[in-house]
Amino acid sequence: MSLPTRRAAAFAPSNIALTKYWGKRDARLNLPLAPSVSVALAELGSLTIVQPDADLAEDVMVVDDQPLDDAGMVKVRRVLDQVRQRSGSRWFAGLRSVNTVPPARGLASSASAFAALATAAAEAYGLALTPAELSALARSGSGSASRSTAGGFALWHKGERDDGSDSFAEQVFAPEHWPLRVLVARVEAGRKAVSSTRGMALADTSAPFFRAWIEQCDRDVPACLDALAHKHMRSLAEVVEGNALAMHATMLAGRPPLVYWQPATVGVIHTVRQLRAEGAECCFTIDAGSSVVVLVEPQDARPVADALAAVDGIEEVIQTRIGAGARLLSSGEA
Ligand code: 2P0
Repeated sequence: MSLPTRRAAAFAPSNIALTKYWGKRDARLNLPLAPSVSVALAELGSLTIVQPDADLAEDVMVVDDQPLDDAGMVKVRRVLDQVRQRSGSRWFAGLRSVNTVPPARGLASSASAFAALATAAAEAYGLALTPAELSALARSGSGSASRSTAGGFALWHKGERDDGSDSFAEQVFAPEHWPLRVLVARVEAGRKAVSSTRGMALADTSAPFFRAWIEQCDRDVPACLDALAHKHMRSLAEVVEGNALAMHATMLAGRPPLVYWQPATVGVIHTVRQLRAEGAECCFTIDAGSSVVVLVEPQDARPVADALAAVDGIEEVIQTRIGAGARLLSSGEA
């Protein structure tokens, strides 16, 4: 059997959920309690290089020029161990990753990081995976990464099987289907936020209406897909904003409560609702953080971005588009 000697590089985009993943049926495999829908962000993401190396005694990873911490390495090994098991290789790997996503600002860098890692590692170890298998591999590192491999408008099927093989994301509409602009209104959190992994476990075990939240997600996903199919912003706004606010309600109702919002977060919520009342085609969503992401029709992007930038406490407004999924950048003999 030939041993792998390939070095592979991949880029994967970050993604923003339109209906959220907030609750797991299996914490080890990152299997969700509900399906979710997302959009990929064009150039905000992670670039990762994987180099299998016969001389390494363990996997080594550097992220943004810093060695990855132990908690991160546990998740990285979870992905690499599966790749090694399937490829038959015992070689460890050296990994280097660069993020173009501002870390810990409510924009998930773990989604792009694990999607890029899975894509590059599968190539480096010579695995030919289907898109569904690649998505499920990325999911095992971080749940939301399953949606970043798919790109565009993606649907993550929650799946039924215990091994997670039917819990993967696929692209349901290409980015060109509805070329919305994505505005990220960055709000400084002021302190390190509670991780999504811990936050969703806390909500699951202590928020009184957590089961109702999961049932809401099951209803919101088809409604969201329908709004996307018809490119109907008013319908999309109802589902997307309602879903994000309901997720935050589970955080606020947990013990201890999680309040990710800052005053500027609430300021943007009101601004977007006001802009829509005045005719702008836009809607907002918020992840487990204080920043707000706004989807807007191209013709309204400039005035909406200007209005967001004028909200007290907004650090900056990052403008991007909906982009493709994970892709290989290069691969070759070491
Ligand atoms: C989402 N989030 O659907 C939701 C909304 C945050 C809020 O997916 O534990 O970092 O690694 O599977 O993927 C963030 O959760 O959590 C996330 P793990 P992940 O985008």
